[in-house]
Amino acid sequence: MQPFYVTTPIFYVNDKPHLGTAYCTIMADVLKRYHQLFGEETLYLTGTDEHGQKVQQAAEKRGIPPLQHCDEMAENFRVTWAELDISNDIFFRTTSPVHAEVVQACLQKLFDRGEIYADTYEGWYSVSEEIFFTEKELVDGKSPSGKPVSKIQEKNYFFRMSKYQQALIDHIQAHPQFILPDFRKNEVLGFLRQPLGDLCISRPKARLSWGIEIPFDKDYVTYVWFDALLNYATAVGLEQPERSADFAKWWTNSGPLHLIGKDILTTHCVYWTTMLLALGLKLPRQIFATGWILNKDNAKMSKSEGEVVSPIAIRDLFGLDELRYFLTREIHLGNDAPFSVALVEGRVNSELANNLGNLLSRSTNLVEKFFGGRKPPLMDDDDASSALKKKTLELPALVKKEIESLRPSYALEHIVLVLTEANRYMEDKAPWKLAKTDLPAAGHVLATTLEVLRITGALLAPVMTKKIPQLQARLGVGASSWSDLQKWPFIKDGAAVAKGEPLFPRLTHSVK
Ligand code: ME8
Repeated sequence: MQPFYVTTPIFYVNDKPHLGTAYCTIMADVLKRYHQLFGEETLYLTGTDEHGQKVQQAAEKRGIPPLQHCDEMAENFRVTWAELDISNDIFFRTTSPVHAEVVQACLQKLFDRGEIYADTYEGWYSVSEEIFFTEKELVDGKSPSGKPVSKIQEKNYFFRMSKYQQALIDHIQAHPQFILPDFRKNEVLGFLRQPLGDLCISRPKARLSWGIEIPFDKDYVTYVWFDALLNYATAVGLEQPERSADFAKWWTNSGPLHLIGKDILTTHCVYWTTMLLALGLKLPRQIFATGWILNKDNAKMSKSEGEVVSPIAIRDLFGLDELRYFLTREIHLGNDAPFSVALVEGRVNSELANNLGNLLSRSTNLVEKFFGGRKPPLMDDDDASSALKKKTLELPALVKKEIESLRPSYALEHIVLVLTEANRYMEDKAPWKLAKTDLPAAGHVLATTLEVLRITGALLAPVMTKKIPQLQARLGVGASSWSDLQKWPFIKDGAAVAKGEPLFPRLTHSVK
């Protein structure tokens, strides 16, 4: 079985994490945990992007050395991700000494092979995006995304990106799943229809000192994107001979799924891929661009533009599982999505409180009332029970397929539909009435809904890391292995089943 390696962008440390950056991080976590449930070996990389002008300016503004600023900010990210139950295996910082060595080794290699050359550059530079633009690319005197630019002329080093244009187009066309969603792939192919220039990969120290020194010219530091993108490979052992087995396993034989925001599509799909081609390294397994979480004005929620929602404040308001569920379920991965208290509450109340929570409360209460809190045995299936059983047993394969296609919202939708059916089944069978005339038949209904809860619960565990273990404890089971999800029944007859407080109390903030 191929191991699963997932990455998030490494975040600039010019400010604290916010809901937009947490979104990508939570989605990568959900995907990793699903692949773990499928029985795969997994690796999850996230971290911080600590060089470049933005960070230098942020440190200057605070009047402290850049590394001290980075240490504090990286810690903010680390703590926030822990609070959101992010299970990253590596937290990578681009200021780590090994990374500087790897970046320098790659630069030297490319320079020695003539893939990097010196030239004098004249063009327009956007500080906030750290990208050069040609006159032609400007829109109304600003960068294509509307950021201010200033004119610059200087000697710099250039990577022969243009040389790899056709090889990149060929790779994208030969691997239809390489860039997703499809409309993003088309955007990249559209971009590649224009002649591709070479990439400026240096910055003179006179203008920017906070970066990795260019090994063949000490007056320059490395362009922050050239440094940052390499994190994905440094973290798994690139240019570290003692880690060659790691690198073979995670890079050469598997390859990363890069989950990124749509605003960094070009840097990943064009800069990074051509860098890898020039270095003779394998291209990533997949690059998937997510949309944006929008603020109340329907604009991108962004730390540099003020309107920021703290993921910790949101977690405190709704609960962590509720937040993770909302983000996974509400947003079709790849699309933009608005965020509001009312939207979270609508989802949570209809699908967690009323659907999943209701089925758990009813099932466990009735088992307590009529069977002394012990799981009753299954009897022969009638049509309704066997239909529900069949749907439930089909669910794991459906969920797996959706997750592998990077459609987690659809995976959850399948689960919700089965839970809705199970609630309908409970309503139709009315075991609270049936118990008075045919106790074993009522027991059968409850044993059936407990198995539905076990399987749907296990399939929701990658999303809801706190409450699903509680649900499993109430059903008298632990975490499931993938093969347990094909067993029916699995919960032992007579096992202790516990009723308890509602697992998902109804949320009412928006109506206050
Ligand atoms: O771009 N909704 O870092 P960054 C969804 N350091 N995603 C959002 C978002 C929002 N409102 N706001 C930001 C960088 N993001 C580089 C990456 S990778 C080698 C280097 C996403 O901190 C954004 O789209 O500015 C981007 O993918 C990520 O957060 C990091 O943003």
